[in-house]
Amino acid sequence: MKTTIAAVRGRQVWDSRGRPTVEAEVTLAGGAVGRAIAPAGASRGAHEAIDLRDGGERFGGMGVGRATAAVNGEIARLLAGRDAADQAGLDAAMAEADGTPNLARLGGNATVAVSLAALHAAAAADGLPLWAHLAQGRKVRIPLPEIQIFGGGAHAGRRTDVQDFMVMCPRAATIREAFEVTADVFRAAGRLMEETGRLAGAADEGGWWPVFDSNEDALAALLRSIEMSGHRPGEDVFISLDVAANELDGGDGRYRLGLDGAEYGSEAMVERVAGWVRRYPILSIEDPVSQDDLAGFAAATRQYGERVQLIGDDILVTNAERVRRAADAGAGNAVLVKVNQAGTVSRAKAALDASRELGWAAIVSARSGETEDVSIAHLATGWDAGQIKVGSFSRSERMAKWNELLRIEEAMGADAAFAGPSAFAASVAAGLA
Ligand code: 2PG
Ligand code: MG
Repeated sequence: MKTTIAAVRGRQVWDSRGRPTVEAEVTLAGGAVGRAIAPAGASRGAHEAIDLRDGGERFGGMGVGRATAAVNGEIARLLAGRDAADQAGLDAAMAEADGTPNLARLGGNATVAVSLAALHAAAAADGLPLWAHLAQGRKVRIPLPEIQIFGGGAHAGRRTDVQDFMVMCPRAATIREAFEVTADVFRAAGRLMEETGRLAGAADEGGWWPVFDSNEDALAALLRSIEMSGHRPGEDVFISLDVAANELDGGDGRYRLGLDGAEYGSEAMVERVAGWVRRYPILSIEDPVSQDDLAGFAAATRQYGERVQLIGDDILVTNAERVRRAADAGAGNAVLVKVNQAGTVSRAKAALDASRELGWAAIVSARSGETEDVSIAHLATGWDAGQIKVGSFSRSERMAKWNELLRIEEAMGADAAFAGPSAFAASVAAGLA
């Protein structure tokens, strides 16, 4: 069979933070080859698949020698002779061989690279671009992007407590237009930083380094940047925040906002974010509370989930079971889908399918540690997820994904439909109508 796996190879390559990461290459009997690189998070949830690192002195403990060896040894032997077109079978075999619930033994970074490489190989054997291989002839939408302007939190030395200050252009006609508007805002934000003597470089995902006196100061600067760009805040351009509140919770259920000199319990934290929602054109909020604060997430959803997208990242960790549990608790209306958080393509897809059954939105997301790998542009499109998050509008590990989406849009030709407001859960979409 031409999709029979002939060889699996792993190698160490380097990510956007200059840290080692795992690349996998899957070669099929018919000659098709697929390749993928594992990304890496900095603000990680405790319930994610394990990113296996060597520890010790070398590379600051970030070596991937064990994970790469797992690809070249155990995983290569396990998958040789299997059908790359049977993604579920491959992923289940790796999970079973691993034997832990979070892929701690082989490494989620090893399994995700192999899982994605096998998917690429199957698409290549099909003679199709990955997005089309996944779409299987169904009509799929070009995803709506959320794009970072200021990067804070764990990605910028905790200069702000809120991690991602992003923009969304749901009313753009095409992704091309959304990028053009975003480029204007990004440039205006740079100018504003320069004019106010705050220009201090770029954060991990390419956003402007946040030199602000308070978290709200950053929000005000983002609003000002949108105005300066000549586009209309709350009309053409909306704000999206990833609070990444997991990083603010010391483990005692108390949220510490260092920049604001404030400390809150869950209720007060939800109220703090509610204040921002009242004062700024905010359309989407990710992780307003920490990974086990389901009650807080539900309270946020009751207070502003009708009109605002509420995304679970660290709290849901791309896990279908956790998505259903959150929905049962009335917590959230959107899931962030990070393939490496799940550890395999199949598990990530299951989380996306669960969200779809619930009428939730889904955002396929990159990690703060990225590479030239553009798989997520294809997953977000081919799975018809509706939304994508890649980081900022600078640095090539980010731009590679945006540019790939432009190529996909062009390849779709007249069939290219931009998700726009349809990317959101129904009540949020209705607010944009
Ligand atoms: C997030 C991601 C991307 P990290 O929190 O959503 O911004 O960050 O990859 O560090 O978890
Ligand atoms: Mg997040």
